[in-house]
Amino acid sequence: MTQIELLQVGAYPDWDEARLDAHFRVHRYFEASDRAAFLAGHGAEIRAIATRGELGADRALISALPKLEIISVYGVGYDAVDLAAARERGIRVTNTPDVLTKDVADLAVAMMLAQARGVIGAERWARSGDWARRGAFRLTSQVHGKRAGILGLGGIGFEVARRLAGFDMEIAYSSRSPKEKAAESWRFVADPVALAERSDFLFVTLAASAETRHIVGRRVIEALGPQGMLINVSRASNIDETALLDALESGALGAAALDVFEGEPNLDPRFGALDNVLLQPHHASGTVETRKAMGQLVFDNLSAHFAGRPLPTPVL
Ligand code: 8YV
Repeated sequence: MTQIELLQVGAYPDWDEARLDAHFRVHRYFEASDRAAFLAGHGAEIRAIATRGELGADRALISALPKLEIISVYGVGYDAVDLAAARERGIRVTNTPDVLTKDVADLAVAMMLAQARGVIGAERWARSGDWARRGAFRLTSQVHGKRAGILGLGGIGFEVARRLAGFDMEIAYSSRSPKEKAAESWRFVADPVALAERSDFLFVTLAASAETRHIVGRRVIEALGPQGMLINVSRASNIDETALLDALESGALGAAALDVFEGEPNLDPRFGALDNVLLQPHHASGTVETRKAMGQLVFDNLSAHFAGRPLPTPVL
């Protein structure tokens, strides 16, 4: 399949780029200085897109590629792919589920621990000499035994909950309906506001869609309250970011730990001025092992498609 033309929407680790280069004629869209000119010149030949979860492929891009057959997403979330536009043209869409679930759960728990126990500030305290100069670091907040709310008990939410059980936390979750896989002691709370009210830590682990946009709005944030912490490892669109910033600034919400942002990688400058928020660069799946498995799946889906074999992880 050497001459199949592939549009690569964002960068991948070298090993993935090398594998794609060995099997496709790869066009690095993200390196093009004039993307419109690039599409006008090469769009007609492109048969595959390789993209990333947060970059997706919108209707305008899909429309500019008349021979497009498949969009392979490096990520579990495909909310940035215009599925309606793909469906209209019978374009296949794949993602990389399962392989990243446990890494994302690990980072969500790490963010909770780091933020509650002040790990970043304490590290700075020790490193800068403040410890010797100014004495002991401020007291922090206990984690074990507290109440956790999981908004969205899919694979990632489930793995977060399982980990929190090891911290003797009281676990509740919201999802469309009670889940059979939930442990007996995990309480189902349908309403996100009610879930936030009974939580010290609220984890947002929902797959994003138009329906879940701003599901964490002012009411949920205020219900979590001045002692509460919001942890988001899903998509920024699940949270009303302006309401979140307002609440962090006013103290209506105690703290947040966020891996995803509106307009990322450019962050709202209001975040930079806050000391009650922990910021991560959309890196929850960012381990060598998981990224290798994701890249392999991106490739396996593309190669299965062009060999006429069933797709390993189809979305559409
Ligand atoms: C990104 C993600 O794809 O899985 C998802 O939906 O957003 C991430 O894993 C990853 O950061 C690569 O860009």
